[in-house]
Amino acid sequence: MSKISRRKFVTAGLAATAGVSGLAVAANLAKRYGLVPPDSGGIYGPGETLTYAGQRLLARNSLAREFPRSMISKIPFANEIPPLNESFKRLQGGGFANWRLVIDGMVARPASLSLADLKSFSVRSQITEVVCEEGWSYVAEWIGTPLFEVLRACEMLPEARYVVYFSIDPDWWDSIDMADAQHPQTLLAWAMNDGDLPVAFGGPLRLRVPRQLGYKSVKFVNRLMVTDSLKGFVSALDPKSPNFGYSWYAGI
Ligand SMILES: Nc1nc2c(c(=O)[nH]1)N[C@H]1C(S)=C(S)[C@@H](COP(=O)(O)O)O[C@H]1N2
Ligand SMILES: [Mo]
Repeated sequence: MSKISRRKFVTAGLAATAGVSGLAVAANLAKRYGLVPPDSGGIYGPGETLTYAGQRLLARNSLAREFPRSMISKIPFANEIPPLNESFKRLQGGGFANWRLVIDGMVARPASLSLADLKSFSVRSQITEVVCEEGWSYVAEWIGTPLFEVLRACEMLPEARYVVYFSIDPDWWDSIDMADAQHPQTLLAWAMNDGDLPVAFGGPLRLRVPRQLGYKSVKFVNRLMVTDSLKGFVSALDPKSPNFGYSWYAGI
């Protein structure tokens, strides 16, 4: 299904179950409780709002499914990536010793962390599924640093509401709210299965957001920006983003 026809299909389904006027009522309620996603405008807006508000009210702290080791996919599927740029190749040539994750925006202590710095935080691993909107998925073990630990170390300001994350692959960036940014399963993953995170899977560092579809798990992450507003940073609304037209909130 094309992006547009898929979205029409989902919205039609929601409208049929909730009733179009019910959707509008739900959207107004969500607004009153501050549970409106940043892509709530336009004709699909009420559907997006209903999904997001429902998830945040009912399942804010729920966990993504974790799998037993025996379910790890033998041949995980790496989505095709564009050729990476010269600065990536230079970093790769140096074994990523000079790779840095920059954390800026609404934090009292901005930071620039090497992979070694990241590995000095507590380590968490999880066996979860990458689910692509195009219909394939695989299960892998992800090992890394919980995002909330890094955010805590940088002392987020109380007004912070979102984290925007950027990649060395310039088209790829996305954003999540604090419920996902502070969720225990949201990892800055630097290892996968039995070794370092391979470049094909986003190495040396990728954000794993297992409660949302694969496109939110951006590879080659090198900057986190903490913010109170997503103005200009909603991939779903940016024609230059590969995630343009998909839902900003892609809960699974
Ligand atoms: N930098 C970057 N991140 C990315 C992508 C990409 O092409 N570039 N593809 C996204 C999509 S659409 C999916 S489904 C997952 C796929 O993850 P995988 O390559 O480990 O299968 O990564 C996401 N993160
Ligand atoms: Mo995807």
